[in-house]
Amino acid sequence: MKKFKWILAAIVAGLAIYGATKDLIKVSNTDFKSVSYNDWLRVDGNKIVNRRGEEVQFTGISTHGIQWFSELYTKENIETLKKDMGINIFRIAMYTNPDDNGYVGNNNLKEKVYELIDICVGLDMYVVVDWHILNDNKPTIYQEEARGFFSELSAKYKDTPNVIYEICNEPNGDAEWERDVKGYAEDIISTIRDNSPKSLVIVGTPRWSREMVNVANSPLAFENIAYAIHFYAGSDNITLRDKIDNFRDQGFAVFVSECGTTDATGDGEVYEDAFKRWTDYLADRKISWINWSFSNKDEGSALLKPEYTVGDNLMDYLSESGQLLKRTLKPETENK
Ligand code: IDC
Repeated sequence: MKKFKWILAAIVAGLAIYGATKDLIKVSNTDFKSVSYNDWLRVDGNKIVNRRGEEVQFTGISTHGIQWFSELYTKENIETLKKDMGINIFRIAMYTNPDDNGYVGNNNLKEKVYELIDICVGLDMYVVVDWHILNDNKPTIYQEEARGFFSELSAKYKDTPNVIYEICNEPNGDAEWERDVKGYAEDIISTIRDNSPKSLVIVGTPRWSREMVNVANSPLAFENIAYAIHFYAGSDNITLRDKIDNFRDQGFAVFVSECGTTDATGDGEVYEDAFKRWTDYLADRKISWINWSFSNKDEGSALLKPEYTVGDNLMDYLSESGQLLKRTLKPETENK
């Protein structure tokens, strides 16, 4: 009988050790930036955390306007960006303005949005859907259209933790937080949350998503909200970083859903040192960021050289900005 107990104890211990190491092996094979590891993201104070409560940072790239560069945005290309470039989040910039052939008056753009979401889901990646207001400077201008779009989107993807909602890219011009953005945000967030209660929502802020003081004075009363702050390395510096620190110290979460290696025109020189100061700063604070943009347009911020044509390997056509992005996202392959 005694012997039997010992054998039993040995079996139990053996199983426990096997279980523990199996778990370790499993974790060591895990892609810590994947959706299957992180699941629904949550805002906890000024941090963004995964389902385990671990603080997370994601880094990736944004499309240019999908109405202009749609043919570039294929499964093969997005997969290459994940594997060879090191992105773990993808942003779909859907312009809204009819003058830009945006969603208002061109509703079939949503089919491209769904196609790209499904590609990102297949790649186990996060995907930000950006309602890209720009010359239509106040989100209230097309609020009804936004409500319709986000209602359909959030119903379709209500159980999909990959999808992150960015509800107004950059309010600008004379757009004011309380008067022109806050009420819009309340309306659209409620619409989304009616369908998808656990979703993460990014809210653009006035002055091209650089305004924080007025937001802090009158914040949104919803859970799981991050505020969009955008920077361009040649235009924004320590002054904006100090404002972000101050804003975060008051308990608000920030998501850099768009940033550029150039100045705010999106063209001209690539500011390598200034960009590095930004990405180091963001890494220290685990603030997620997404680069503008995945295109072959002849402009400084484009990922690719203009000579790229669909079917070519992206990695052979990286522009100066594209090379800087690769060094930043995948430094270990720098000299290979
Ligand atoms: C720029 C594009 C450029 C295009 C212009 C107007 O790079 O090719 O002609 O938009 O559509 C933003 C905007 C983003 C801008 C980018 C660079 O969100 O749409 O893209 N930028 O100017 N905010 C700050 C800079």
